[in-house]
Amino acid sequence: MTLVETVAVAIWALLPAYVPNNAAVLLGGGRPIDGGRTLDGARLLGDGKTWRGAIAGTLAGVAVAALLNAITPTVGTATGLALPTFPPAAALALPLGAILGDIVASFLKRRTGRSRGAAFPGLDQLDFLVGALVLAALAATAWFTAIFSLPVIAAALVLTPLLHVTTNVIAYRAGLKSEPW
Ligand code: CTP
Ligand code: MG
Ligand code: K
Repeated sequence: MTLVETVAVAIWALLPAYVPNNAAVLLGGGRPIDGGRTLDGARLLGDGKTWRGAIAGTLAGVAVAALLNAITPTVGTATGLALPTFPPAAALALPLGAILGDIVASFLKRRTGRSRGAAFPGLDQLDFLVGALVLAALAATAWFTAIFSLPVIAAALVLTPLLHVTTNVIAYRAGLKSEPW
């Protein structure tokens, strides 16, 4: 695979994992997942992780996977790129894993004394990627190993933080997010 193909496959295969957390910012709110519970004096997850955000975010990612499945033949032919499609297990595992990764990160932030919205550089940019990759590897193993070669994973690890920082600065400037991370 050329570098362009590697980057294109990485971004295409991860779009269903990139959308959920942004959709949660737009659509989230309401009852927190932890129900207000605390552990050692700090919230288990905090008010930033809500049921509505988690469910709407996951569904948005599944919808993106379905959309990509529908347009893959057209885009593949037009660009000459061998772009992946998403079997149902991958279409669910990528968004759900992204949402769960973000939730695990909030759990770790609360355990390390960081309040809601505090930055945790590194974790903030990669939590959802690691969550999506791990769940996809577990739930759609054959698909995962066929698509995510080592170069594709390397491209994902480099590109995802860049895309994440850019998206969040835009969302912050647009008044959609309270912090630019
Ligand atoms: N959000 C949500 N449900 C989720 C994830 C996000 O409702 N599962 C919404 C919340 O309104 C949240 C906002 O999206 O405040 C921004 O998400 P994020 O930056 O992940 O949460 P933070 O508020 O920064 O909280 P934390 O410190 O726990 O990451
Ligand atoms: Mg935040
Ligand atoms: K986050």
